[in-house]
Amino acid sequence: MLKFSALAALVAAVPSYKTSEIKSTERGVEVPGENGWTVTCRIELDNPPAFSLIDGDDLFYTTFAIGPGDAVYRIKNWISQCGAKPVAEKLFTEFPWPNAIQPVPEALYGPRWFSVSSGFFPNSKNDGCVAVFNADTLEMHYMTPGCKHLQGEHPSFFYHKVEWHDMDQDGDLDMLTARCLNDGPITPINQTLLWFENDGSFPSNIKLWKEHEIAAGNNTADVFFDTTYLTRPGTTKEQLVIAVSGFYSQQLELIWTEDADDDWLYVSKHRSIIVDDAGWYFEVEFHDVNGDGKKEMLTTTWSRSDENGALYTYSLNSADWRNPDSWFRHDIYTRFPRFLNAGFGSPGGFATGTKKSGEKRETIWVSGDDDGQVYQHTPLSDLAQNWRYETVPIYKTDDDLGFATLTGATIGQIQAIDYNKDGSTDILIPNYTRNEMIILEQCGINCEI
Ligand SMILES: [Ca+2]
Ligand SMILES: [Ca+2]
Ligand SMILES: [Ca+2]
Ligand SMILES: [Ca+2]
Repeated sequence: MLKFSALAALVAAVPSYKTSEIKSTERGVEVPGENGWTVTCRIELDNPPAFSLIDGDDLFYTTFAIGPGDAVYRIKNWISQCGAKPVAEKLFTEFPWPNAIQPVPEALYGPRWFSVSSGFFPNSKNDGCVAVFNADTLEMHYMTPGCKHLQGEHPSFFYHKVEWHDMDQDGDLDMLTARCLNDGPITPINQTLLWFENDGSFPSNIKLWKEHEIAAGNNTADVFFDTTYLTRPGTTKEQLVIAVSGFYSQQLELIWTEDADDDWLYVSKHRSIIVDDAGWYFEVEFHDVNGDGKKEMLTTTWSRSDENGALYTYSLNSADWRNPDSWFRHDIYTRFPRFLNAGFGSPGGFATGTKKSGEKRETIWVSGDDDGQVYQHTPLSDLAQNWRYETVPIYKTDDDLGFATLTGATIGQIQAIDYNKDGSTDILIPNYTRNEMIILEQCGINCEI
């Protein structure tokens, strides 16, 4: 979740429009499931959850705010806490504005290691970092400068996620990430896609992993990105391809290297194209959206006061993915709501999966971010070439939210899971506004369960 809304009050105070013209709305009522869905589990928290990760029976989540309280938490046996207010273990408080928690490949440090990426633009939160920790021992190591640990002078970059790839082809996994230096929701001061070279041991205060900036032409990496392997045109070799969903740049960019061995040490061989410039890109994922065996780029763009947010899929209609004309955009939904308050936007990230096990084609669920809703986009046909979807809301934090809303309501990073293993997909919702982790289950047309 890219989270501007916590700054809403500050942004509203900027005299770009008169705050007196914004009517403060009464808080509406929650709609705990609709269009075939209902809330069946609610775990009350002391803090607003943003990102989460399920690890066996445990649930990790991050919480952040403008004020104090940033932390990484864990709830053990979390499913058994439905309907309760469990005492969450506070694992780490060192990270300002902690974002994604991700599993670290076992090839790195063995089992049960996770990464946390942190930081965002508010003044006291912008010295972010990436760290890894072991879930059993809670041993923790910083992977980058930042987070105010001792490592000398460095710019205050913030980080949202990492991926692990062997960038220099020496047989070990290196850490790929995007970072951004910024002091507001405006053009960044610096933004970089880069990788840290694995030297065989944990980085330390005096011996960090070597940084390698990726020097592709456009360099619009700021918050989210994703990676996949595509066949090098004219060969049978696969190579790493990075999709960057540029929020500030409003560009969807693809980045690769022309090096025949896919060795990213040679910066002169880095290349990129702009696939599209359809809005403030939020999340992006390489995913086989239509079930034809080929990956598309699934992405969202965040709304602004004069432009709606959108859910797009970009499919490849030629073997040469290096040509922007080879990518064809399918508009899944383009009417995510606008807000007068520039601190609010919609949608956020998404989750994919079949509604029931055995179905042919996947449904897409999208977090409405600051509109407090969860949306469901169901394909109207099993045919892969059909890109028409039906969109309905399946959850609302506040049924009264609208364009002039001053307070907003925020949904974090949702997940499609099957927590009770009954073959029906359930949606895990970190409800930032309600301080709750919520499970939404399918319940048939009438929702009588
Ligand atoms: Ca390597
Ligand atoms: Ca190495
Ligand atoms: Ca596909
Ligand atoms: Ca289920």
